[in-house]
Amino acid sequence: MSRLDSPILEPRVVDTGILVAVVALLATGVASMFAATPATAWVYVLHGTTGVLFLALVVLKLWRVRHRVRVRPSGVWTSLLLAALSVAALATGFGWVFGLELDVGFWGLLNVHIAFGLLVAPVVLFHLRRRFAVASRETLTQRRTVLRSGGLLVGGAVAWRAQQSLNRLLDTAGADRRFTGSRPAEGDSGNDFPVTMWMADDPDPIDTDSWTLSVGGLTERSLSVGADELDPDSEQRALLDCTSGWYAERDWQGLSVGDLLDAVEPHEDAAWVQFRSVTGYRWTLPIDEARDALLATHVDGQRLSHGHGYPLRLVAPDRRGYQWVKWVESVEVSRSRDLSESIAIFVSGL
Ligand code: HEM
Ligand code: HEM
Ligand SMILES: Nc1nc2c(c(=O)[nH]1)N[C@H]1C(S)=C(S)[C@@H](COP(=O)(O)O)O[C@H]1N2
Ligand SMILES: [Mo]
Repeated sequence: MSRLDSPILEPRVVDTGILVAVVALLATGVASMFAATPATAWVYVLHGTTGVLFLALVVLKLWRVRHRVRVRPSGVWTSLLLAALSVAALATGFGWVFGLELDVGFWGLLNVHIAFGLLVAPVVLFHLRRRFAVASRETLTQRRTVLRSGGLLVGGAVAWRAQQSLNRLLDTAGADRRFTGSRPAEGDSGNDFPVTMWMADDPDPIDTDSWTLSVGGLTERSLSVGADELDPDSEQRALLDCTSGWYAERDWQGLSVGDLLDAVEPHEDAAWVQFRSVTGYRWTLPIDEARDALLATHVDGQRLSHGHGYPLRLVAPDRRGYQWVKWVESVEVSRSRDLSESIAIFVSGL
């Protein structure tokens, strides 16, 4: 390979770098779906920094292979598809950060970004099946390689930081993102914020004459509470942050889950608490975290609207929005975690 074709880093080093970057982007991207507290902000910093690095490496790579594409070696269509998906993931990622507005059906830009990002994974595997070649240990530890990749990494971090400042300076629609990347939702109090269903959930308004909340499982006794017995005696300010990229902070009023658990007395070996919706949608919290959660009947003093989960919705302050189960009808204590819930959130309501 001539000097000209590898202006900064050797081809094998570029490809190895791309491989590491893609793995890191997928890992931090998926991890971001679970990262809701400031202590996990590094997941987003790493994703953004790696994103900038990936951009630089992909530019070097595509420049290098531009002549190959023209002679169409076998497997080139996979490579071109991969290039298209990579560019699309980069464009939607940076577009989101700079406040670009784009809606594809009921999907916003961030969901489109996640879709492109996830699609990169299988296609890169197909590309690797024919093209897998990484730099030798010798090349990777060469002074030149170490200095230049180190420089690229630092450059990536600096560029990522500068980009966030530039965003604020230009006062784009992306400027007031939280560390999760979410922007403030339209609407400023009570029920006035977006109604979001993860996939297919769309129950009819709950008939409160037949609805009851049941609390039980691995407990001394169980409890059944009718809608007219719900006494909102607990309040919490908490921020709902949807992975589709919006957030809303509100005062929520309702039942303390800790009080409910005290009433049913969980057994010694109880470790998890599952909140289940009338639709089958459900999520589980470790019992200590569940104690601090709230089952809300009201938001900012207004009775919850149907769309927001009336008569009861989970408020889980340290969790992403999709875990705030709406239309809750059961609270169940158990010893082990129910893994089917991660499938249920996709198929409930179908
Ligand atoms: C995820 C981003 C990637 C994109 C967009 C990409 C794109 C391309 C394109 C367009 C070509 C030229 C057409 C062809 O030969 O089929 C190519 C070739 C190649 N790619 Fe990739 N690729 C990526 C990742 C990787 C990775 C992770 C590796 C290996 C670790 C790799 C190794 C190669 C090799 C060995 C070739 C043959 C050409 C050469 O040796 O210079 N690629 N790639
Ligand atoms: C190869 C795949 C991917 C690439 C190249 C990529 C690239 C990017 C880039 C360049 C940004 C802008 C970051 C910044 O400059 O601050 C970004 C943001 C983001 N990405 Fe990805 N990404 C990929 C996969 C994913 C996946 C799989 C997910 C989730 C499952 C994801 C979730 C996010 C989120 C939530 C943001 C917004 C963060 C913020 O606003 O600061 N990404 N991505
Ligand atoms: N039963 C049920 N609960 C659910 C959902 C759902 O689809 N079904 N969507 C979740 C998602 S993705 C989010 S972001 C929040 C949105 O709450 P909101 O519609 O009150 O804004 O509810 C969560 N709770
Ligand atoms: Mo969400």
